[in-house]
Amino acid sequence: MLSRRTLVSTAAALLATPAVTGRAFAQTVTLRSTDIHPDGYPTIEAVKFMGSLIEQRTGGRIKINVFHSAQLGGEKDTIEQTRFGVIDMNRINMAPFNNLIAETNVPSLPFLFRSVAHMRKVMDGEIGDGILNAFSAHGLVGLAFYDSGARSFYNSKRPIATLADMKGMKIRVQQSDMFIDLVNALGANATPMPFGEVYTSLQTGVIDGAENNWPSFESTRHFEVAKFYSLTEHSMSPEVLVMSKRSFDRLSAGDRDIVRAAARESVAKMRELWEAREKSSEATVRGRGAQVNPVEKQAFIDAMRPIYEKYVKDAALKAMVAKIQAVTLA
Ligand code: BDP
Repeated sequence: MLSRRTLVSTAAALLATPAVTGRAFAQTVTLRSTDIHPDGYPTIEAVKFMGSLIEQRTGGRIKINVFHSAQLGGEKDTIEQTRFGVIDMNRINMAPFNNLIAETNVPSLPFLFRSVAHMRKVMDGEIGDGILNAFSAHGLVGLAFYDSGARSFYNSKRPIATLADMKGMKIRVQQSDMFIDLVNALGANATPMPFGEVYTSLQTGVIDGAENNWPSFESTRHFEVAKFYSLTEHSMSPEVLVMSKRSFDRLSAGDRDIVRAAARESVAKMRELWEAREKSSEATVRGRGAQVNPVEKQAFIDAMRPIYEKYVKDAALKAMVAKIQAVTLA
């Protein structure tokens, strides 16, 4: 064992050598980031890319370790752990935040965005920044939004072509009151459930269907047990990247800027990967027997009035929705 004297003199020697000091005493931090998707999914690769930018820019002092495939838990559970700093970062959908943070209901609203370009313009601009800021009152730092395409219904029973086809269907939703109400308003029966339980529940008939974008429909292999994919495209609820405020506050001001910038820069990377994955996932599921059909959307849109009335109540949220609807594309 080293004597106290040796330790003190070694430390003093290191301190006296400026070239070494920075490296020897700078703490190395590995941020733990969670995601329920499997390795290779665009959200995972985007956070890894962000990690590589941070690693380069901090000379290796800060790294990100991405725990994929729900290794750290389902989305609802990891929210709490992220708020308390047990998990440093979380790539997660907006929906599991809906009950906690009123503002997050807005971009999850049914039939709000007219197109991907509309969604991106809103989320990349000051409305998106306002929503990211809303996380700070809940122990979180909102870093960036990622694309999530459009969510459509799929089930094991029949194609959904009209609103009447939804009647009585048991549909899994994310753990969000707004999604429960949305599905019930369409005449179906909503069952909130973690993502990881959906395959078995479809297989055993606990539920008839669920709703998601092409990449998740494909990566989970839900198409094997629910082959009717109906293009309702009812929500474009984006993904969000958040950091624990406790972890964020432990970083120096300079490192916080590096983290924020790298998160923003990872958005373009994610979108590039996402666009390719949407196409390849669609081709894969079609090739493996999924039956895809168009939907008479207007009746679905009309049935959503109560959702807007219930979740867009206060003046600030009403103004936000009006602003989003008024956004035009050049
Ligand atoms: C996927 C989202 C993921 C959600 C999942 C779900 O990327 O964050 O948890 O849907 O439906 O599209 O639970």
